Amino acid sequence: GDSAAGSGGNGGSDGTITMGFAQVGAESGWRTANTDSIKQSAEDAGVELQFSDAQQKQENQISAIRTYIQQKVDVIAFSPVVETGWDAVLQEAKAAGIPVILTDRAVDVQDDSLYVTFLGSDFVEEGQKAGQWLVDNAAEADADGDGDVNVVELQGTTGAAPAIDRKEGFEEVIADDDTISISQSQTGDFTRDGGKQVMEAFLQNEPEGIDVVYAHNDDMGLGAIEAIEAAGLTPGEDIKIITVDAVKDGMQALADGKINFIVECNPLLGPQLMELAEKVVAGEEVESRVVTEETTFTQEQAAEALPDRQY
Ligand code: GYE
Repeated sequence: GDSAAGSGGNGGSDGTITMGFAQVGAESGWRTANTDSIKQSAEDAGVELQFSDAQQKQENQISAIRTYIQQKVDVIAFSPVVETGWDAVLQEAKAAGIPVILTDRAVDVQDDSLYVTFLGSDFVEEGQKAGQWLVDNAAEADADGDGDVNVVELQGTTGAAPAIDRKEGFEEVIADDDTISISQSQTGDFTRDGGKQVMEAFLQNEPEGIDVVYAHNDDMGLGAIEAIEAAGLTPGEDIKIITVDAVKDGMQALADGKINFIVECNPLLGPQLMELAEKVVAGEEVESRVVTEETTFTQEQAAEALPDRQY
């Protein structure tokens, strides 16, 4: 092959690019939409896709990437389940001359030349938007009117970029308002079941006085709704709920009044990923960071957006 990276891949020789994609898992509605987008855009772009699902385990992703290196794919793309622990395998890819594109989640590595570019959201900004809504609606969020806005937090997968950054952005903004504080914070692993179980425990620890749930994704928020209803409380009223993603089920719950605010995180990264891959394999320069554009939704906005929502 004559790919820019000088690998044994065939990108450029017969025009077909082979991409190895190591996906996080199938933990959420966001992830399903992301996987569909990647598969569909690979097909549309004529990219031959090798796809693996790591079931939220880093060791599975590492071995998938090693397989792609052995297969001499033209480009490796992956969404790292956690931020750290990638140096060795990325050095192996580099030594094999295979370019790496990060999608969705970032890595924390010493050497930034271990990947070509990172395509995905700004998760700190998402956390800030969630925090800003709460600061702006603090009086209303204090459902029991005791003057304290008591927040419980459902964190994403421990060590994952969106969990770390969404927590950081949110905390930074609510720090400006000393009526708001987080009383309990735990991981629900970005799953509906995880969100439900952790919320049950939160409610047991504090049967009264929880004003707000901040969930790092819709699925955990939807799980929390089940726990809140099972405890005889009304989600969206007795306890306000803020989530991130804006997948269909989340938007429906928002329009139904069970969630109060959603920060959008766009999973449709496939088309941009294929475009970047084609450029990278052709040896063209690409930006080292490509940030996706996103908005936020109130209950009224969700009701309006729902009919046209694709995922
Ligand atoms: O918000 C969550 C998923 O990495 C942005 O992972 C992604 C997150 C998304 O499980 O639903």
